[in-house]
Amino acid sequence: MDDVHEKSRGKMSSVEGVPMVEYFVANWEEKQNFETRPDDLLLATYPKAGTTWIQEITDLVYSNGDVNFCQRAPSYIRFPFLEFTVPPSFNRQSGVDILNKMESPRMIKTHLPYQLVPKGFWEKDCKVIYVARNAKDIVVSYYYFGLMDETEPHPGTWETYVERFLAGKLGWGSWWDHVKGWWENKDKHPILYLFYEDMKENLQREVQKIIKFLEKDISDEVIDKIVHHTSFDSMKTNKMTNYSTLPSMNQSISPFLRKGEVGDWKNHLTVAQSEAFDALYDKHFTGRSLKFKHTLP
Ligand code: PPS
Repeated sequence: MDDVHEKSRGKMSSVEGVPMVEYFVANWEEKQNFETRPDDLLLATYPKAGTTWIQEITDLVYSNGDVNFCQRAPSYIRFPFLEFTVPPSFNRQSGVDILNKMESPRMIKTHLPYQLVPKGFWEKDCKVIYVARNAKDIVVSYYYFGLMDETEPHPGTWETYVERFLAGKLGWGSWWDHVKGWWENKDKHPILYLFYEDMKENLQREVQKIIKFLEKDISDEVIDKIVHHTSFDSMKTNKMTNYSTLPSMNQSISPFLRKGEVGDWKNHLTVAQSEAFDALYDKHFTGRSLKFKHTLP
């Protein structure tokens, strides 16, 4: 691992009580005052919930299934990351700098919890697609990501990592607050709330929901093409979606498109750890309509 990058692995800081890597907190005012446009589409997720997946689907929907058009640049260029900033040694522009120069329509990535989203998105009535994934699979995916992505703080041991996740101390804070915050506010704005597990269960059905939400008219033949192109296997071998062009990710440690399954948590969480998740689900979700699947039939 390159020494310069290893030394610049971020330390944690926070914004309004939400933990975030220190670089991402930098220039916070510029991020909060981000100038939105009415045709911006915000793609919001807690980390590892299927961001890259929804990005590729959306790009194909916008381009009426034009697979060649979606090869124009890697995901991290096509969908600038709103709160992204890293030190100069990584030689990458901030999300806001890229977005300010980008032509419309822009598709924008964010991991921000609902309450930290720049107000401009709501003032301009921008559409938002939020994708949620169950917490147990998230923590596994997030841990492997922390091992291989040099812009992330080092994850440490698996045991302490799980504890920090449960305590809401990892980047972008409590998963429970994140999924709840977006769920409880989804009817106030044009927000489509999707689940990773539903996408795994029936991608065609979920793509149809996205098409309807984005008010596009797309033939069944093109929908089939979108479903095929956004399968895990297709995206894993696609250089424009698999992050293989990004030097700060050491994919020999763990690939970005790692397993893409529902239920891999069973190979990682102990019974006690899994029960600690269940207790938090009960605490946060009892009596609410928000439900998560942890396995598929
Ligand atoms: S990030 O870094 O937060 O933007 O990561 P994100 O893209 O949200 O999440 C990465 C996980 O999503 C899985 N993924 C997919 N699963 C199924 N099908 C498709 N097409 C797909 N594309 C990405 C990816 O494999 C990561 O999950 P894990 O469980 O680690 O494999």
